[in-house]
This record gives sequence, structure tokens and C-alpha cells, in this order.
Amino acid sequence: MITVQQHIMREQKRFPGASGEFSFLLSGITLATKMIQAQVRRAGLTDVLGEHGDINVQGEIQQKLDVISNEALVHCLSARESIGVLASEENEEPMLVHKGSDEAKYAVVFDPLDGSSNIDVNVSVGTTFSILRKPDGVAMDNPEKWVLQPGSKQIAAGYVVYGSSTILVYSAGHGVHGFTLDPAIGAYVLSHENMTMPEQGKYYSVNEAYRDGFPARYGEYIDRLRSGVLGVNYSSRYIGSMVADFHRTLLKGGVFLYPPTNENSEGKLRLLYEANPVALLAEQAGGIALDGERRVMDIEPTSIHQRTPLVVGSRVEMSDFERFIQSKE
Ligand code: AHM
Ligand code: MG
Repeated sequence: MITVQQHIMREQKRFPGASGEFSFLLSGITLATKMIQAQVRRAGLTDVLGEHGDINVQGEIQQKLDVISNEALVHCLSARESIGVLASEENEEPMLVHKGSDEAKYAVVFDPLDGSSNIDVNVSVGTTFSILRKPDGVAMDNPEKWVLQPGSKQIAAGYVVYGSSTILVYSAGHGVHGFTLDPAIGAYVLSHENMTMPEQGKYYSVNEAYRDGFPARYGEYIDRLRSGVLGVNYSSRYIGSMVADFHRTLLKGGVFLYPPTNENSEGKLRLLYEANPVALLAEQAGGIALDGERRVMDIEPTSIHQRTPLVVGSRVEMSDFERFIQSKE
């Protein structure tokens, strides 16, 4: 049996000079997500369902569990000396922690509870996170500069799905590894080593109700999938929690799309803490992640809560998407 802590200790040997700090940092995430899953699992029994009353920076109504999850992550990660900056979907500005400490050299960016619309109805939700190193020459007290880096600079990223079981999936740039929380012992145990995305799948995943508002090429691409040109009779699956929709895509292959819509002309998903972690995992697992044109991880962010369209999935579907889009230019 290999726990996530043992696995991370092994991984951190790849980071020269990291001497335990990387595993301690990640243990802040594993502890917080265990606290979150405990709340999610008992949600109907305690007073954690429903709206919190505030509106977050995205203009969305915060759910009580959004707030509880954010507090758990901020609490656990603030105790890690190696972290200098925390940025969350639920906070407008990034937070400086351990100001002035030379030991503080990492930033963690996260969506504490992704899939808010599914919280009250017992459908899978998740947490996403991305870890970045403070760039050289950036002032300690300029937290925006710590986190406004392209996804290719992530040193690790991952997510936890609170589904029929609780699963943590992460990559530190050397493959993708999945751990299932064993509730009997309270530890994440390695269950999916070196995950690879199938070359092709049989599902596409998109909120088709918005189709009339997508740029025309997205609808045409969905028609291509449905036409059978890729040799598969596609079926559709859409949960409405990106983490859960991506987790299925990682395991079973296929493609997940969140295109620009009438309401969200830049797409809905957030680049730094939703699209980038998923893009790193997809690429590490042999898949491809685009913003509809470019590689997601090449985008230079200009603001912390910036949105992006996202098309991510298996090599066959994504290569076809790329060819199809180019043929339209
Ligand atoms: P959230 O962070 O407020 O939960 O929003 C992000 C979620 C994603 O998990 C999911 O892919 C998307 O919103 C679903 O949006 P829609 O209901 O418009 O299809
Ligand atoms: Mg959220």
C-alpha cells in the first residue's frame, strides 16, 4: 500500500533542494480536502447546504459549502511556511502569507469547490489546484506577479473529486497518479498509477443547451463527432462539474468542451485554477488541451480570475478538432 504522502516524498527527490517542503505543502492540500469531503459527505445532516448570502468575485452566489471549503484550504495552506501566496476563486485578491519569509517560494491557486450547482443535489463536486514557484526577481509583496504565469510553469497541479468515492489526482510533471481516500484509515491510497488517457473515447461532453450561442465551428465539430467520421457512435455525458466531467474523460477518453457562449463570450471556466490544472493533467496523460485555438498552457494570463474556453480530451478527438478548426481559417 502506497499513500499519497509516500508517493510525494518519492516525487520530491526530483526537486533539488526541496527537502521535505514540497510534501509538507501538498499535505496541506490533502488535509484540507479530507476536511471538505467530510462536510460534503454529511451535507444533508448538517446546516451546510444552500446559499451563504454573499456574491463572489465572479458575480455568482456563494454556497455555504463554497465558503467552508475555501476556509479549510486557506487554514491548512497558511500553516505551510513554503507558501507565500494563496489565490482562490472565492477571493477577489490573492493573499500574501508569510510575508517577508525567505522560505516562502510557492503560490497555490485553487477553486475550493467546483461544480456549485451540483452541491445541493448530491452530484459529484471537486477541488482543483495549481502550484507555481515565485518567479525570479518578483517582489515578495507583489502577489499578482507570483500567480500570473502561464500553465506551462506549473510545478504541480491536480484535483479531488468528491464522487461515489473521494479521489485525488495529481501530477508534478512526471505522469499522472490517482489516490482513493480509504475512509477506514483516513488516507489517500495509490489506486491509479501512471494514468494515461485512452487514444480515443466514446463520449463527448458539453452543455448542448447553449449550442445556439456557440461560435458556429463548435456546433459543426459536434456534428462531426455525431456523424461517425471518427469511427465511433458517440454518446454524450454532461455532469456540470468540470472536475467530474474531466475525470471521466481522463479515464474513458473522449472530449470535454466549454466553448464561448452568449452569456460568457470568453467561456466560463477560469484559466488559472480550472483550465490550467486540467490541461497539465491531460497532457501528462497523453491528451491535448486547447482554448479553441491555442494550447491552454501557453496562454499568458493578465488577470487572476480570467476565463477561457476549454476543449480537452483524447488525442484522436483533439487532433481532429485541431484539423477541423484550421480548415475553417
Ligand atoms: P463553479 O466554479 O462556480 O462551480 O463553476 C464552474 C462549473 C464547472 O464545474 C462546470 O464545468 C461548469 O461550471 C458548468 O456550467 P454550466 O452549468 O453553465 O454548464
Ligand atoms: Mg467554484
